Amino acid sequence: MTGAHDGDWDTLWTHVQLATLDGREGYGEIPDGALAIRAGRIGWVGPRRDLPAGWTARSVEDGGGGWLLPGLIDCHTHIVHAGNRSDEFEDRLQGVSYEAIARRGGGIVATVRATRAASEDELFAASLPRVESLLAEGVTTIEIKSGYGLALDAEAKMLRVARRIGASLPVRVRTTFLGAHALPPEFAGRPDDYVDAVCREMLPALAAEGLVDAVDAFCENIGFTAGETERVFRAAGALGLPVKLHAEQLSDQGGAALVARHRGLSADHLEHLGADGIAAMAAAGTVAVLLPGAFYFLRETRLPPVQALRDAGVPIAVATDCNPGTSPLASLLTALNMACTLFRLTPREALLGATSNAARALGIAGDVGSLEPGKAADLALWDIARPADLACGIGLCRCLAVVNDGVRRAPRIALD
Ligand code: DI6
Ligand code: FE
Repeated sequence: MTGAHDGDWDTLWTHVQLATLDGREGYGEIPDGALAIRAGRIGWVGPRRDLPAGWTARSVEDGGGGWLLPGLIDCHTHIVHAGNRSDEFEDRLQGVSYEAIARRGGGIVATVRATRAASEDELFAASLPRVESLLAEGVTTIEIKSGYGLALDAEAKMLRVARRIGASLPVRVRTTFLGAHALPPEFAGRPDDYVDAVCREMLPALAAEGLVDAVDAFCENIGFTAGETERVFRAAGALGLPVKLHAEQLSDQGGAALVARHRGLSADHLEHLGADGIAAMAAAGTVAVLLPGAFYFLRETRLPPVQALRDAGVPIAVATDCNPGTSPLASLLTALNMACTLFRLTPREALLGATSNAARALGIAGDVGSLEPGKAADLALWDIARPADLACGIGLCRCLAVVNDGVRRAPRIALD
């Protein structure tokens, strides 16, 4: 496990136990490990006793016997948004359904009103505490979706705020254009016209501004049909952008098979996924992103077909889905616990789901997600006894240090 520049490093981490999460058996544990960093990348990983003779490093970090893991990756969030929907929470606790709230003009559209009304600075300020909460848990990469603007200017504002988060905080941000999230009120009764606007006006303009890393849609009976989703995917394909999909959350629309046909990065939610969708995802290598926060918060009862996904060899990721309506959750570790408790993932599957498989769901598996030479040095050091502790408790694991691109993050994050 040696890199190109053996023995000539910027930083060497020692006195650590490593969990490489590189897909080998278990967590890829290396009990008395060492990890070297050069130019922001991992230069060497292995047992300390195997360090090449005569190594030099400008600095040596003592991990105090803690566990060093790849930085966590939250591969599905709607973390940039304004407004408040706890009134809907109160209504749902009185028995009003999520669909009924959406149909009466609440739900996603309520957040659209608040997000449109917010200035870029207000939107950034509203999103910051949520992002900071993820970062405190060793998260080093976040995917951020648009989809609460639903018009060119407001979608651009959301995506600029997402980019600004990546520029001003120690976190890698991948942006996803989710213009086909809901039908905005001004297009009521005219879904075709709105999908036209998404495909012909919004997506090309946002892509030209460099604001879009991937394209998503909400394929659902309260969202967009498979036919409408396919038009969005074709527009993405024409621009060379990868696709992903909110699929089979509340009903089976054939979305997973559709996104797999477009060689999609991921199909997300999947409680209503059937055998055809699983086979298509397996054939295409599309990642299944499970979002137990939404399942929990909506008090769903239908479980995603985890065993069938395993049997088919579909890679599984886990994310927060952080959003104000169905998953007001800014804790990836809590999502890992829910994935185990509610969906019966093993802690190993949950951790792979927030590291290497999450990287795959974002199309950046060559770059992040495991401790392997050549990958970015995005690391989190934990005060835990075993890697499974990260998925076992809620609020119990202390993150001791985080490294982004080889740079150790200050204990208290200061904005530029
Ligand atoms: N992700 C979504 O985009 C929708 N549900 C989900 O899990 C709706 C989010 C919202 O209600 O704002
Ligand atoms: Fe979502």
